[in-house]
Amino acid sequence: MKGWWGKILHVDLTSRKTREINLDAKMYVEYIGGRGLAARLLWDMVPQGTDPLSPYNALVFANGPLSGLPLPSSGKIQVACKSPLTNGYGDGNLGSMASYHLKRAGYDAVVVTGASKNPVYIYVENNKAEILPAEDLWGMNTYEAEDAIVKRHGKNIGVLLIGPAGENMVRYATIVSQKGRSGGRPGVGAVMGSKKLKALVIKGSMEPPVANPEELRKLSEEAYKSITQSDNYDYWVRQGTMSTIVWSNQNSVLPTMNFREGVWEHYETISGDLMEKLKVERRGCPYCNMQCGNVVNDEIGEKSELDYENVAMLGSNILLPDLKRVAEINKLADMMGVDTISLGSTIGFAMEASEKGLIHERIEWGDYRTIRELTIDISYRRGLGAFLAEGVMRMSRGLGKEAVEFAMHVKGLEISAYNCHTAPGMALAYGTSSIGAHHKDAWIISYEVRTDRFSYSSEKVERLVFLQNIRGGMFESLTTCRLPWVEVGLNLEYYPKLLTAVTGISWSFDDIHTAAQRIYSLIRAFWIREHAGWDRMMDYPPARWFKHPLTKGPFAGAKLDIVKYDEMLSQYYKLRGWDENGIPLRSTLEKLNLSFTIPVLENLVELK
Ligand code: PTT
Ligand code: SF4
Repeated sequence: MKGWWGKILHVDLTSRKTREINLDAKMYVEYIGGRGLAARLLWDMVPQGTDPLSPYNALVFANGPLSGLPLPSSGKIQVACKSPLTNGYGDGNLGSMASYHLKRAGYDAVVVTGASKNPVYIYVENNKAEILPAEDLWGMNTYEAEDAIVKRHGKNIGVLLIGPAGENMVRYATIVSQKGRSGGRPGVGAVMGSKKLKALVIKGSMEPPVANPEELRKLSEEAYKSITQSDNYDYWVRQGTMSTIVWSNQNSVLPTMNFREGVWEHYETISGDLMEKLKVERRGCPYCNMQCGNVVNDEIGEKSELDYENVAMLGSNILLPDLKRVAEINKLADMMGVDTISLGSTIGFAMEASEKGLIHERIEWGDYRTIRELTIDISYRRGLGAFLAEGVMRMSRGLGKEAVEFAMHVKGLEISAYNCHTAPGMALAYGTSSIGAHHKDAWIISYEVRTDRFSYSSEKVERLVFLQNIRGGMFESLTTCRLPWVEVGLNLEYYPKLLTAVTGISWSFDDIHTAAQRIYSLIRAFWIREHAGWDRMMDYPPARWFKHPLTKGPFAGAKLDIVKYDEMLSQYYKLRGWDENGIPLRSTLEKLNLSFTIPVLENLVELK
């Protein structure tokens, strides 16, 4: 078999045993790799009803067939587990040399189960693995710990690690790499912490399994060239995702005051144009020729790498009008290993709860010192920080019905940085994303704003399913960065061609769409298996967008229509082959070779 190693490494931290598991070719063809492979491994290896922070949860680090190979923006790796934030399927994607090294170390994925009594890290090198003590690393932030690991093992390694937030099992702790790449929003870092696993360190030097290296070289050369020749290339490398601040404000979707509004009069204080003036460096992921990691000096003169989501959630959403200060909080979040989106959302929620007198503590909008203190207290679960470390869904439940309406999450995952009062398609994207409210599966908002933005049309729902299958299905499973396609228009046709060159199996878009449909239905089955009493309400965005209209900007007075949202949701279910409650039909499961889920689901819900 080419394209995959055909085996994964399983490390059990309770027994301290490691073993190789061989997987058959069918598994790879059906699930591709990355997210698809992780979803299948979690279904098989995590017992139903497992507490995500218990030793029974599994933590998956997975490459896809294209990850870490010499082709555009391929240096990405998936991290996945049952999420402690949502109790459902959770994953994230980060750019790291770990992807390059795993591709050369002989495994398609590393799966960690059990839990160690004392802090450890796992060291993998060319088909061998060791569990090593990490008492000295425990307690260090991600920058310090990565430096210490590099000192020990040299620079030629890939490191994925957690900071204090992961160690203290903050429900939205992430996994960090290379001082500024962070992934696993739904608390994948907390699961790593629950296993007392500080880091996964990988060194690989074997020849990666590629069916047709000459064809791969030719296609990659063309694709790299096409990226630099794109009209948007220069602007992209100047601003990266930061150009979205101005775009979002212009289009009334910039999250402002805990998603109350879509415009902010101070948006220029956090804009991409300002970032360009402060920029001191550009960084990126391995094999990328359109690097978007914009580094500025923060409030205290240290380097911080900015992206749109970080800046919107820690800027406009909590009314902090100063890019250098936002940059400092962002850098702190990377050092602590905590997700910036959920951080900005939980702080925004606490500010609103304080304003409404629902909590005793006074937390003023935009109060920099308090925001800074809270970021640290959350990471160490100290004082009020311990409450915020639980995420907005759990915080709101204790505060009553009013608070539930402004708790900005779907299925427990805090919403990423797009206000949807005037974007029904994006609201549906959040409602139906595989991990809770994240934009990665379908960024339909740019299409929506360009076309018929207020419509709840069936065309929009079709577009949404297409985007989910490409972004959440194909890119997350290949696993490579999607931005060459999204931002500089790299032709999508390259991907089946690259996949064919690497695996030696002929792939069409139809094959990729079928695999994506399978992955979405399997992930849905996982959610249903882990949530008793599943119904369509799980796919609703927060009440705020239906009940509390915008009060500012060109669309003041606008809000979502719940009846029309419901119609879109029903159509979405039909396109996926799911019933009126969002449960896959028996015939869908059979058609997609997911019959193994039927006996489990039959015991929980009525399968139609
Ligand atoms: C991603 C989410 C995003 S999406 C951002 S900014 W974005 C936030 N980044 C954080 C950060 O930084 N530090 C931190 N402590 N928390 C953070 N939380 C937020 O996490 C990222 C880029 C970006 S920047 C985006 S859109 C694209 N995302 C991709 C994706 O999801 N899949 C894919 N195949 N390609 C992608 N390319 C782009 O990657 P999560 P990264 Mg990220 C510092 O992890 O959990 O998926 O959440 O990985 O290497 O930092 O690259 O405007
Ligand atoms: Fe990484 Fe940005 Fe390049 Fe994507 S475009 S691979 S996120 S540097």
